[in-house]
Amino acid sequence: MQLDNRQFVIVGSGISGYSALRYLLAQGYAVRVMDTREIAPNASEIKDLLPATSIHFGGLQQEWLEQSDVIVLSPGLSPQEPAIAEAVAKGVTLIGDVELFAQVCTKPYIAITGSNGKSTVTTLVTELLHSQGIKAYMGGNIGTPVLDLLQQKDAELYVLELSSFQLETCPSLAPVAATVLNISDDHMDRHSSLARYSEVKDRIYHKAAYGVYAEDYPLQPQVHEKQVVRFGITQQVGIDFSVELYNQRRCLMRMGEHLIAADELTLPGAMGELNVLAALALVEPYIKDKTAMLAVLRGFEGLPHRCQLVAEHADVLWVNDSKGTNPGATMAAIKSFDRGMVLILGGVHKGGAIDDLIELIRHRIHSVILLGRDAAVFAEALEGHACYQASDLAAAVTLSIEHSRAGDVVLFSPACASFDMFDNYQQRGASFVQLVHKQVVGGQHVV
Ligand code: UMA
Ligand code: ADP
Repeated sequence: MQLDNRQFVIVGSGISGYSALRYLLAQGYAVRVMDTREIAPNASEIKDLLPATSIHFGGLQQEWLEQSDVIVLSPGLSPQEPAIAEAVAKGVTLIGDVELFAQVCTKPYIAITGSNGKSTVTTLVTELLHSQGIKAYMGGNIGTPVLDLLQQKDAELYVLELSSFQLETCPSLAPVAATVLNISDDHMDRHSSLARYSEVKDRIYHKAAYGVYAEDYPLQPQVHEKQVVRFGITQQVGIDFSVELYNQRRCLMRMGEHLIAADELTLPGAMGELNVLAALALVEPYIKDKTAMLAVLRGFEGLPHRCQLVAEHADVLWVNDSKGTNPGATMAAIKSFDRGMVLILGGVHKGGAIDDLIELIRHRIHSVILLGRDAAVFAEALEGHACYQASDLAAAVTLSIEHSRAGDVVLFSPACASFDMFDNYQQRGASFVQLVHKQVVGGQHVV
């Protein structure tokens, strides 16, 4: 699809919808906006930009959808939404804000997706590029909507974090380098199956010039058209970015060339190594100053709420992994610590299998503290294992104090979304940090 004098309707007035509105108005297009919410986000700003006759809140306006040429759909709403699907069936084009970006962006961009680790790798890639003096800006699912990035006139490169929702509606996406970091069950309440979810994630590679693949990722037929680089830590032969023993030390390597020792990284465990390998593979063509690159790798502590060390008290580590919102993330977090463990688990389960997580818990965790709406799902699966029910997060911290022993880690990695008790994972993580400071350390020994 090429942009011309078409009528656009934006569905969803959140961060990406509002950004798309500003972009399309600046280009002079006719635009309408709708949102299913009565109290829609950015309502007053949108009322300043558009006449009341072009705004509809509190539902989807079928007629507007069908009268339009192009629907710009927010990632939070599914293309399977009946009103949207009906308009598409009648010939209306459906895109997202990332598609608009891909159609007009003249600068190169790197694209990153995966079930877990996206924000960490996106941030690390951006920092690595900055260390090489490259003016790189990151956006997408990580916060800044992609069309806002176009305002950075000095940008030399963009780094995009893309969710499966965004990848559903951007057929023109053509990154210089792309990766699917990993695939595990997530958003099964929106995608009908793991196969369908994987197929959507795979689209990030379709027009990419350079594909960075996890070692166990199945290659699709079109892959011969691009340069392929593999990363992984299982010490298989032929992996480009790997972890190997080098001078008796576990090291990150590039085809036999030593890059950095694993114990020099601040990011914890196997998932830290994987994220660093993926980031290095993505930026390889841009690295000229190895010393500056190494300084970033040594200093990168990761992001708040992702396996973030909150406190060490009485030989117990307290770790906030509130962003562990699916079983795959929580499994990776558990595997990152080689210590006895209390796990605080629960919230809104997003569907999908929990069997592997349950098996890992049975092997690795001596006490599980359950909380939130779907605590019963985990309690049932963990029958016979030491589980303790908490009425709220404060009670979960109290129970963790009771059940932790010297040498343990208390890991708050809920494997669930936060919406039952908190606005978002950030608020949930901040509450945990505050409670640990108050209940555990009393303001001392805080990391
Ligand atoms: N919604 C309605 N009615 C509407 C439109 C949306 O109820 O008419 C609901 C959605 O179901 C959703 C919420 O509103 O629960 C937000 O959806 P949205 O499409 O308005 O979202 P934006 O504010 O535009 O934010 C989106 C991304 N949100 C989602 O994909 C849900 C943000 O990712 C992203 O940072 C932003 O665009 C800028 O690109 C957030 C996210 O939660 C961090 N992403 C999911 C994740 O990481 O798991 C995919
Ligand atoms: P995303 O943006 O994909 O949600 P984040 O970087 O924000 O990813 O990390 C979210 C959670 O995923 C972290 O809290 C951590 O538990 C887990 N995680 C991070 N990296 C990985 C990885 N490579 N594999 C599996 N889980 C990971």
